[in-house]
Amino acid sequence: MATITHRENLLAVIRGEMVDQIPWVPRIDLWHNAHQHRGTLPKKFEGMTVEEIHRSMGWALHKMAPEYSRFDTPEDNYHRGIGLFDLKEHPCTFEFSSDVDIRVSVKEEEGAEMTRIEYHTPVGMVSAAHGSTPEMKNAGASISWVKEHPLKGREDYKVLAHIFGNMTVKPSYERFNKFREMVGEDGIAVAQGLGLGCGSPLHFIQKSLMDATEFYIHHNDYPNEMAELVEAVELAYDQSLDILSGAQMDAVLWVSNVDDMITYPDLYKKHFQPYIRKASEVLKEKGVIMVSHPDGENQGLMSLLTDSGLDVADAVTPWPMTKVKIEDYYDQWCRPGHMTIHGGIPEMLLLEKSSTREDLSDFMDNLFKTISPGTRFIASMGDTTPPDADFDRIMYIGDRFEKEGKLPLAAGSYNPLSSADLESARQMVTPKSTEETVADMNVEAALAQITADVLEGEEEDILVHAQELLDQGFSAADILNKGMLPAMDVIGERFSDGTVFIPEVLLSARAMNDGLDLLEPYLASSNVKRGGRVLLGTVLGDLHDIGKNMVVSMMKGTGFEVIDMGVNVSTVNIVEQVREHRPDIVGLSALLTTTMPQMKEVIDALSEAGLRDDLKVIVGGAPVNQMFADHVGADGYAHDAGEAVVVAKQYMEEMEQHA
Ligand code: B12
Repeated sequence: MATITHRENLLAVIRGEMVDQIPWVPRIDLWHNAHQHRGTLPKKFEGMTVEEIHRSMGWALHKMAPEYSRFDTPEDNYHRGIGLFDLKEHPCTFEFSSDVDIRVSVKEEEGAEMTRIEYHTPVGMVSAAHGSTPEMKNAGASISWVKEHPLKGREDYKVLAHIFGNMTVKPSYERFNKFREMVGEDGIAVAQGLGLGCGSPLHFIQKSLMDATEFYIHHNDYPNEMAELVEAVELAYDQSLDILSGAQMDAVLWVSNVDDMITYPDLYKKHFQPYIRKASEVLKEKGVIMVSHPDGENQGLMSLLTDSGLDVADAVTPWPMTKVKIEDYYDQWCRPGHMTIHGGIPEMLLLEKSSTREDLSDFMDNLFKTISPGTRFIASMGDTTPPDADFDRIMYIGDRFEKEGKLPLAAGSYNPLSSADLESARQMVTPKSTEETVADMNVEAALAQITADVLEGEEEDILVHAQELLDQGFSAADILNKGMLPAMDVIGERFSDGTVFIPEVLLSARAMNDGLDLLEPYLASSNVKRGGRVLLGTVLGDLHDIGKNMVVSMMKGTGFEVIDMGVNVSTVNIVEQVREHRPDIVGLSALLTTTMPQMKEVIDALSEAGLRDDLKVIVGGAPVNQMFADHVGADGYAHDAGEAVVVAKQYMEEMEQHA
């Protein structure tokens, strides 16, 4: 009797067919990279590649996402700084127009090997830099870090538009076919279009060309420049679509790292979905499966993703790592036949420090109970296996799928998300202000107008209105305390409850900062105290900075003096900066379970240096919680930027009382 291959089996699951059992396809690349680098691979896997390990274990190959750090020659990775890769998973390659003069240098900078690249064009020059630090290698990171983005200011738009608008995208079918052959029948060789798995030209700009936080400000401030660049990138995207539709492939990864905070629903709907749908129409006509990689929070994106012509959601990471439960994902995506989940096991359940064996077994019990009949489900880790994962747990999960994953699974109970919950995450409720002047208003109305200016992020109006009030003899302290600060409290609450998203917070914080600059001389002369001094940074080995930047903005916006140490900050560096700046509060951010222990190291080092007693330490980041904060000896924890301000203010009050 002919046996069905892994590839045929996975394709059948994606078509929604009732196969024998739920396939278990773990992703171990990060874990493998780290252990290979450290020389700590388990004995039985020593000297083996990821593919060899999968094949020896009888697992299908996990080839959903490209391997960004496995290129044939260093040149294939040169243009990473402008979001372009030349990898085996790419059926297209690219060539710049002859008037673009490219200058590359590779050198060691602060222990990291950095590639600096300049693009000289007839309309100007842009530069970018990327590389890998030793800590990143040790943690197994599979993609290099962009230290300097090419799109820094308004003047860079036309240069990048020139580069992308005149670029030629060409087929590289031979290289891709070799990759397909390597995967063979052992899995699905998922192809990739241009760049980093971006769904649309605007997604490409957000994810590849600029600082993630700056994006929201530019998107608001420079709509025309942004539109011009979108048009240029779209020309390259259209060429790549043409080429992809001529390739021999089963599936393409079209949109990755969506998250309802960063790629919030309104942004996704207006600027991502139309192009994703277009790509889906073109490629589905050729029988290509559309794969997405929504590895973050998806509550607000659930129906938008199903409505985008996507077939597979890879790296789905449910509760307890994110808000949405596995049964809710299954109910909304798989049961009605919209999409196949590839993922579903939150990787924190693989870590002894984050969860018990019992937590994992409870999760598995619930999974089998609630995802009946179990079709359209390919089990894997949410994203990937962390280096410190307990390998026995991976074996345990595989064992349970083998024994209990026979299809159809018996019907169980499930508890779908209410439509009201979803709607509230989608709403953008900030009201629009009028263009009235405050000169003729009564006190309450005038201060309410100031509050509205901050809430709406009206940086120009706040300056006009605050100046009018100062001219009328209002005290700067009242404008600040009764007009501006209440707005930051409101925006913090709205962000916490999911009714506003990152751009609103950043724009409000900017209006607040501008207003504060205006009031500063008056506040100084009236002896009104500003908040304390806060030193904030993301710990060593961790490059996630969006959340940390939001805390920076909110803290600045509420009157704290903030020194931003950036990302990947070593313990030694933090101690030095504490010595130099003498902050009241040190804030540490970590998004990776592997970098969380750095927080303890920093706190211990501050104690050893005799600096700990003079300040408070607060910690945060998605995997951090109060229990962890207590465990590492932090003074406090905040689960979002709004709460961070509340906690910081509390500490300042306490410290003042004790002074
Ligand atoms: C965007 C993203 C990326 C981007 C980062 C872009 C950037 N400039 O930051 C990119 C694509 C580069 C990336 C890379 C990687 N990522 Co990533 N990433 C994410 C994602 C999808 C969203 C993170 C985010 O910005 N959220 C939005 C912000 C607003 O939320 P936040 O960071 O939680 O911050 C809020 C609070 O936590 C709090 N807060 C944050 N900091 C602080 C600090 C203080 C003092 C306080 C009080 C509060 C506070 O306030 C913030 C605002 O409210 C998460 C998924 C997730 N669920 O978190 C994965 C995730 C964090 N990434 C993950 C992984 C594995 C990686 C990689 C290792 C992937 C790889 N194969 O190489 C690399 C790591 C590189 C490195 N060495 O750091 C995993 C981590 C798993 C784990 N437990 O360790 C996650 C959870 C994805 C997953 N489902 O598994 N990632």
